Formats: sequence, structure tokens, C-alpha cells
Amino acid sequence: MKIYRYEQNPLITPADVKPFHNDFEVIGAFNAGIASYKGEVLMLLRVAERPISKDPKIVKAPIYNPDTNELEILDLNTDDERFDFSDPRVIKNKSASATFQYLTSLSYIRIARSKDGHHFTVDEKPLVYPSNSLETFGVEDPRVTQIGDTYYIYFSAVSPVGVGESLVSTKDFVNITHHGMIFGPDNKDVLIFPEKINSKYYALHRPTTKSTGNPEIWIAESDNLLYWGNHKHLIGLRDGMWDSGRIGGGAVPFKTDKGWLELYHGATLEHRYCMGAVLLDLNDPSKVIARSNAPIMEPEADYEKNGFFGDVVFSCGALVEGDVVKMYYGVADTSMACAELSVQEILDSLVYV
Ligand code: MAN
Repeated sequence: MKIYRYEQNPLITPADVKPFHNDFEVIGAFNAGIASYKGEVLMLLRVAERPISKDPKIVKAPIYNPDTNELEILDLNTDDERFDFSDPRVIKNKSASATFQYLTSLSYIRIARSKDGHHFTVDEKPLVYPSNSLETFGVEDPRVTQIGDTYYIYFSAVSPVGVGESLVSTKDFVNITHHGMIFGPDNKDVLIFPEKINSKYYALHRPTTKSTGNPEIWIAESDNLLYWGNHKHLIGLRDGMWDSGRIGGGAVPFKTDKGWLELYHGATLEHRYCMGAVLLDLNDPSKVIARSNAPIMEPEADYEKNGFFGDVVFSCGALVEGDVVKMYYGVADTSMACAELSVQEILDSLVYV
């Protein structure tokens, strides 16, 4: 597979983003949803900000308070035996069954704009900021689906009661309408198809199941983008392969003459995140036609291997022009990059099921 990584990579790094909060530092500007708007490429960045800790023994956890509309900051001591600080992203309570108790940063969505898709300027203010009790730990990993002149932006809404997927819409990337949570916890990596198929909207989603099952990709239907049903399991983990630990949708699916092409992420149990592809039937996207046995992209460049959480390439959006896929992707949970791949080469690399 020929991959053309932009010379300007990483396109946006935390140093390019001015913190929105006083006494915070930006530690991530990554996993951006992508939109094409009025001749510009918009990256809807997930910006992660962390309260600056002057004491190495204190890890701070920022929490949005919906009653005051302010952030509260919890100080946790690394000597506190009740907590596990080994994952830099999260603080685990050893006695609780949940995978984490607090996040070490708070994420929100902020736009970076570009005329050429290579050079970006970051907006002064957030576009989507936590605004309710289901978003007290932040909003993360947005995707954008354009339907007509409306852009649907959906993202993980994170709070102590779980991670679900919430939806907003906009026509101008200034005024936002909130539509609430469309997939309840625990669910992430929703991807809404850009058009109706046989009079239904479709979305991929990724429940994290607890009783039985794995973090795998499902598909659902809707008449109105708000209420989703007829859920079906789409693809699962594969032992010993690049997608053996967890998988989830990546970029918004796009049409090819062979079917809907979805670029999805897969990780091993050691948290190495790669991108691969799955081809779905044009008339019934719950039918899988073919899938990548080998990743189409793996973390290889220095900025993909090293960072806040290294060995991660994670796309939330791509632009397709003819045979060229411009895949924008988060690197090492830190920055944004872009690479161009050929649609035909991706299709040729898939293994038919
Ligand atoms: C995982 C990671 C983090 C993220 C949390 C909550 O631990 O993806 O980056 O903040 O989940 O969504």
C-alpha cells in the first residue's frame, strides 16, 4: 500500500493550541472529525486540557459542574493506595469495577481551518464544550456527517455514569443545536452514513459490553437520526491479528462502486492502534463483503509512535476526491496528521468474506 504522509505532519500539535482555561496546558489536539465547508477543510479537534500540577505527587482531575458551568479540580495523591495511576489518560479506583474513575484531562471540540488541507489555523474558542451532566468528564472524538446543508456532529459524552454518544447539528459551525444522547452507555465510535439507504439512515456504533461480548462494531437503522433500532452485530475481533483487542468505526463511510468503504481502527490488547478497512453492501450495509487482513496504516512515523499515548493512528474523518482518500488521523493521542491513500489500492487489498 502506497501511503503519502504530508510533509507538514504533524499538522496541528498541542503547542499550536492556546489553552482555553487559565492554569491549564493543552496536552492533545487529536482525533478530529473532518468537514468540508465553504471551500475550507475543517478539523473538529478533540482538544484535551490538563490542569497544571506543580507538585509531581499530585495528579489533578478536572470535572465540569453543570450547575455552575465551571470546572472543579480534584487533587489526587499518587501515594493514595486506592488509585492506580499507571495509565496516563485515566485514574482508576482499584476497588471499583469501572475501567476508570476520573480522567486526567478534559476534552472539548475546537475547530482548525485550512484552505489547502495542509496548513491550519485554530479557532480562539471551543465549538462544542461540555454543557450537561452527561459531559462532566468531557466530549471526545467527534465525527461529522454532512446531509444536505446540515452538518451532524457526534461525539463521546463522558461522565461518571458512562460514555455514550451525543449528537449536535449546525449549518454554519457557529450556531449549534443539541439533540441529546443517541447511543446510551457504554458506546463510542458512532459513524452516521451520509445518505439514506432504502429509506433508512444507518450508523455504525461500538458498544462496550460487560456481561458477554467484546468491543466490536455494530450497525443500526433510523428514520430520523435520533432514534436508532434494528441493531446488528457487524464485525468482531480477530485473534492474533492487528484488530484482536478492540475495534471501532473511524472515518465516515463513503461510497465506492464496490460498496460502502469504512476505514476503522483496530487495536491489540497492548493498545497498538492501526487503521484498516471493511467493505459493506451498497444496498444493505449490514452485509460485510470484504475486510483488511493487514492494516492499511500502522504507527510508523516518529509522531505516530511517540507521544502522550504512543503507537496510535486513529482516524475520525477523511475527504475523498476521485481515487484519493485524504485520511486525517490522530497520532499518539497528541496531534493531528494526514496521509493520502488510493481507494483502488485499499479495495484491492481487502479479503472477501
Ligand atoms: C479511554 C481513552 C481515553 C478517553 C476515555 C474516555 O480510556 O480513549 O482517551 O478519555 O476512554 O472516553
